[in-house]
Amino acid sequence: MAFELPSLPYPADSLEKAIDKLTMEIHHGRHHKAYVDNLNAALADQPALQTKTIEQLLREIQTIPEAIRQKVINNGGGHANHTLFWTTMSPNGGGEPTGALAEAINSTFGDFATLKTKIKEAALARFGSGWSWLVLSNGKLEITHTGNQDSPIMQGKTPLFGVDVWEHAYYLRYQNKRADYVEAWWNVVNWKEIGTSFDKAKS
Ligand code: MN3
Repeated sequence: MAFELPSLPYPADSLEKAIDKLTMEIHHGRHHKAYVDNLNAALADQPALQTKTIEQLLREIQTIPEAIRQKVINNGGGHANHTLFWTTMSPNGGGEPTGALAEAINSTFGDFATLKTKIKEAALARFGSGWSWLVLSNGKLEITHTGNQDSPIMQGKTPLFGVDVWEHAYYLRYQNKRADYVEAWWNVVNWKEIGTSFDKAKS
């Protein structure tokens, strides 16, 4: 099949500073797997689309046949969003951004603390399921939020990281306390990976 579930880049129990093992297992092994399976099913009769990357499919979403477009938005978005989510967390994460990304954060938002506040505000402003994002939009850092599995790539933006605020991402440990989950998420954020993708996107 065209798309495959990527392996978690660390053991499921290694992000306990923010997310419990069972949540990680269900989130990756069932939720993300379902997006991949459903995306492949939607593209089963579309050999030309199967050769594209997930980023291409989302960037060109308006060219996808209308009969399957919403399935690609939901499941292709789900696949892209979660693939990014796993790599932007690390058992050795936390701390503060460095290098060019840190400079851009300071010049755009004032300081790192303000970035964190704005990501939390976006997370809490999202009613129901969705994502709070740091993206590059026309080369500039921007904080935004999207509903369901809508990807910022569909809006021509480059997501640097997103905090998944679907209840499946946090409910077992945090129940309705989304703000506590977002606060804890900074303990596992992988600034090294995010800084590298920022440098690549800017070059
Ligand atoms: Mn999720």
